[in-house]
Amino acid sequence: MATNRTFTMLKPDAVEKGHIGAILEKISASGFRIVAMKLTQMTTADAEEFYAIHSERPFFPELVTYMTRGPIVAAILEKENAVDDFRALIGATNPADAAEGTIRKMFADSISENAVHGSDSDDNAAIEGAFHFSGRDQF
Ligand code: YYY
Ligand code: MG
Repeated sequence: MATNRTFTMLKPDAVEKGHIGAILEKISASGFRIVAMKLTQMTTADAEEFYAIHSERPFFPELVTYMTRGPIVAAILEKENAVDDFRALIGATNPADAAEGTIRKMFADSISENAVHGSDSDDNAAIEGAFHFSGRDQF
Protein backbone atom coordinates (compact mmCIF):
# COMPACT_ATOMS: atom_id res chain seq x y z
CA MET A 1 0.00 0.00 0.00
CA ALA A 2 1.45 3.37 -1.02
CA THR A 3 2.25 6.02 1.56
CA ASN A 4 -0.74 8.30 1.94
CA ARG A 5 -2.39 10.78 4.25
CA THR A 6 -5.10 11.20 6.80
CA PHE A 7 -6.42 14.17 8.77
CA THR A 8 -6.83 14.38 12.54
CA MET A 9 -8.04 16.78 15.21
CA LEU A 10 -7.16 16.57 18.89
CA LYS A 11 -10.52 17.79 20.14
CA PRO A 12 -11.24 20.41 22.85
CA ASP A 13 -11.54 17.86 25.68
CA ALA A 14 -8.09 16.41 24.91
CA VAL A 15 -6.53 19.89 24.76
CA GLU A 16 -8.29 21.00 27.99
CA LYS A 17 -7.01 17.94 29.84
CA GLY A 18 -3.41 18.55 28.76
CA HIS A 19 -3.15 15.48 26.54
CA ILE A 20 -1.66 17.08 23.41
CA GLY A 21 1.87 15.83 24.11
CA ALA A 22 0.89 12.30 25.09
CA ILE A 23 -1.39 11.84 22.07
CA LEU A 24 1.17 13.22 19.61
CA GLU A 25 3.79 10.92 21.15
CA LYS A 26 1.52 7.92 20.55
CA ILE A 27 0.77 9.03 16.99
CA SER A 28 4.49 9.41 16.22
CA ALA A 29 5.40 6.13 17.92
CA SER A 30 2.79 4.42 15.72
CA GLY A 31 4.66 5.43 12.58
CA PHE A 32 2.76 8.51 11.44
CA ARG A 33 4.74 11.48 10.14
CA ILE A 34 3.23 14.90 10.92
CA VAL A 35 3.01 16.74 7.59
CA ALA A 36 1.18 19.87 8.82
CA MET A 37 -0.08 20.86 12.29
CA LYS A 38 -1.57 23.84 14.13
CA LEU A 39 -3.45 24.88 17.27
CA THR A 40 -6.68 26.57 16.21
CA GLN A 41 -10.29 27.05 17.28
CA MET A 42 -13.31 26.27 15.12
CA THR A 43 -16.13 28.76 14.74
CA THR A 44 -19.75 27.58 14.82
CA ALA A 45 -19.87 27.90 11.02
CA ASP A 46 -16.66 25.86 10.74
CA ALA A 47 -18.00 23.04 12.90
CA GLU A 48 -21.38 23.02 11.13
CA GLU A 49 -19.59 22.70 7.77
CA PHE A 50 -17.01 20.16 8.92
CA TYR A 51 -19.71 17.89 10.40
CA ALA A 52 -22.43 18.72 7.83
CA ILE A 53 -22.98 15.00 7.15
CA HIS A 54 -24.33 14.73 10.71
CA SER A 55 -26.55 17.84 10.57
CA GLU A 56 -29.81 15.88 10.92
CA ARG A 57 -28.59 13.72 13.80
CA PRO A 58 -29.93 14.42 17.32
CA PHE A 59 -26.41 14.95 18.71
CA PHE A 60 -25.50 17.63 16.14
CA PRO A 61 -26.11 20.78 18.28
CA GLU A 62 -24.17 19.27 21.18
CA LEU A 63 -21.36 18.25 18.78
CA VAL A 64 -21.04 21.80 17.39
CA THR A 65 -21.03 23.35 20.90
CA TYR A 66 -18.34 20.89 22.02
CA MET A 67 -16.10 21.29 18.98
CA THR A 68 -16.14 25.10 19.26
CA ARG A 69 -15.69 25.51 23.01
CA GLY A 70 -11.87 25.64 22.99
CA PRO A 71 -8.74 25.07 20.95
CA ILE A 72 -8.08 21.97 18.88
CA VAL A 73 -4.93 20.65 17.25
CA ALA A 74 -5.47 20.03 13.52
CA ALA A 75 -2.91 17.91 11.68
CA ILE A 76 -2.24 16.06 8.45
CA LEU A 77 -0.51 12.72 8.94
CA GLU A 78 1.36 10.50 6.50
CA LYS A 79 1.92 6.74 6.66
CA GLU A 80 1.33 3.66 4.59
CA ASN A 81 -2.41 2.88 4.76
CA ALA A 82 -2.86 6.07 6.80
CA VAL A 83 -6.68 6.27 6.94
CA ASP A 84 -7.34 2.71 8.08
CA ASP A 85 -4.31 2.49 10.35
CA PHE A 86 -5.22 5.75 12.08
CA ARG A 87 -8.83 4.67 12.60
CA ALA A 88 -7.44 1.51 14.22
CA LEU A 89 -5.14 3.60 16.42
CA ILE A 90 -7.93 5.87 17.67
CA GLY A 91 -10.44 3.05 18.30
CA ALA A 92 -14.23 2.95 18.27
CA THR A 93 -16.30 6.16 18.28
CA ASN A 94 -17.58 5.25 21.75
CA PRO A 95 -14.55 4.91 24.07
CA ALA A 96 -16.50 2.30 26.04
CA ASP A 97 -16.25 0.07 22.95
CA ALA A 98 -12.66 1.01 22.05
CA ALA A 99 -9.91 -1.60 22.34
CA GLU A 100 -7.25 -1.38 25.05
CA GLY A 101 -4.33 0.79 23.98
CA THR A 102 -6.31 2.90 21.53
CA ILE A 103 -6.26 6.68 21.89
CA ARG A 104 -9.97 6.91 22.65
CA LYS A 105 -9.73 4.16 25.27
CA MET A 106 -6.77 5.93 26.90
CA PHE A 107 -7.86 9.57 26.67
CA ALA A 108 -11.63 9.85 26.07
CA ASP A 109 -14.49 9.72 28.54
CA SER A 110 -17.64 9.50 26.40
CA ILE A 111 -18.98 9.09 22.87
CA SER A 112 -19.77 12.80 22.68
CA GLU A 113 -16.31 13.89 23.91
CA ASN A 114 -14.03 11.31 22.35
CA ALA A 115 -10.69 13.15 22.25
CA VAL A 116 -9.69 12.69 18.62
CA HIS A 117 -10.93 12.73 15.03
CA GLY A 118 -9.72 10.54 12.19
CA SER A 119 -10.84 10.74 8.56
CA ASP A 120 -12.91 7.78 7.36
CA SER A 121 -11.72 7.66 3.70
CA ASP A 122 -8.96 8.95 1.44
CA ASP A 123 -11.42 11.36 -0.17
CA ASN A 124 -12.51 12.78 3.18
CA ALA A 125 -8.89 13.01 4.37
CA ALA A 126 -8.16 15.28 1.40
CA ILE A 127 -11.34 17.35 1.93
CA GLU A 128 -10.76 17.72 5.68
CA GLY A 129 -7.07 18.57 5.30
CA ALA A 130 -7.93 21.25 2.74
CA PHE A 131 -10.63 22.59 5.09
CA HIS A 132 -8.05 23.36 7.79
CA PHE A 133 -4.87 24.08 5.81
CA SER A 134 -4.03 26.14 2.78
CA GLY A 135 -1.86 24.74 -0.01
CA ARG A 136 1.09 26.73 1.33
CA ASP A 137 0.88 25.00 4.73
CA GLN A 138 1.32 21.53 3.23
CA PHE A 139 4.49 19.96 1.94
O1 YYY B 1 -15.87 9.09 12.76
P1 YYY B 1 -16.16 9.11 14.24
O2 YYY B 1 -15.68 10.36 14.92
O3 YYY B 1 -15.66 7.86 14.94
O4 YYY B 1 -17.75 9.06 14.44
P2 YYY B 1 -18.91 9.68 13.56
O5 YYY B 1 -20.01 8.68 13.51
O6 YYY B 1 -18.40 10.24 12.28
O7 YYY B 1 -19.44 10.91 14.48
C1 YYY B 1 -18.72 12.12 14.53
C2 YYY B 1 -18.70 12.60 15.96
O8 YYY B 1 -20.03 12.86 16.41
C3 YYY B 1 -18.15 11.57 16.95
O9 YYY B 1 -16.75 11.56 17.00
C4 YYY B 1 -18.76 12.07 18.25
C5 YYY B 1 -20.13 12.58 17.80
N1 YYY B 1 -21.18 11.58 18.05
C6 YYY B 1 -21.98 11.71 19.18
O10 YYY B 1 -21.80 12.66 19.95
N2 YYY B 1 -22.96 10.78 19.42
C7 YYY B 1 -23.16 9.75 18.59
N3 YYY B 1 -24.12 8.86 18.85
C8 YYY B 1 -22.35 9.60 17.44
C9 YYY B 1 -21.36 10.53 17.20
MG1 MG C 1 -16.63 10.16 11.22
